[in-house]
Amino acid sequence: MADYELHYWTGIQGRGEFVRLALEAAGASYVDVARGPEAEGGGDGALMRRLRHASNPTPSFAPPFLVHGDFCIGQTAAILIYLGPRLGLVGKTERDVLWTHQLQLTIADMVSEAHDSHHPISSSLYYEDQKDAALERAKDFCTHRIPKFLTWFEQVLERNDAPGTHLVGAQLSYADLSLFQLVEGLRYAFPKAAAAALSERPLVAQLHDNVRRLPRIRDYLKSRRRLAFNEQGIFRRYPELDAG
Ligand SMILES: N[C@@H](CCC(=O)N[C@@H](CS)C(=O)NCC(=O)O)C(=O)O
Repeated sequence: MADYELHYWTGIQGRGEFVRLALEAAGASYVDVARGPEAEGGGDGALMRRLRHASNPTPSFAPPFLVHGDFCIGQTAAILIYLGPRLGLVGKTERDVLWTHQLQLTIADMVSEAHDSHHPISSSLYYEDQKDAALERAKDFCTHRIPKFLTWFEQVLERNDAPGTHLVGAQLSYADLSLFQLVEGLRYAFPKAAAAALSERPLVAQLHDNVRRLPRIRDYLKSRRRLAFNEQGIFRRYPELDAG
């Protein structure tokens, strides 16, 4: 039986991907519940039953959430702060644990802004119903927010004088994996704006390439477990929004 149960929507990478990458990089035993067959306790129904479980004292607001023994944890950054030490994906000092969490929360902020570039008014409306606002929001995201966030990550990498390209010290952390995924998403959704920003932030680009080459990550990216980006997820390619 798998150690960890990841609950996330089927069909998109979404925020579940940040958790998946940590589990994959560590070679952890996990099951992606909703993507499993119903006959084996999987499917969307299994996710919904867990999400709405009336006697769960720690219910999650939304996927992703992780079930591990008695723990049921929601919020991507909270899941990762839990998994970090268990998977060897965070430093051992309190300073490293907190700093890695802070980096993750900043990645989460940027992920939310990437989402809001195509859904600036409401998540409940279709993109087509908020397209004018999206054009304005995405222009600002590409022109100001992508450069501002990536400059900050570049500075973090510059100030880390430990060998290798890592955000924290000399070891791979879940924040490195998440920054890799953020760059993947930006390159998919905003190819022109991302290329321009990354050409001036070589350490962020280098970190992305290093993570991509990790043997377990390389294998995962080639596997059927890795879903393709699409226009239902957080990072969507609408060429009109790519103000590069
Ligand atoms: N801050 C949460 C956000 C969770 C979230 O927004 N999940 C999305 C899918 S990626 C969802 O299902 N939202 C449903 C809703 O907001 O009603 C996290 O980082 O995990």
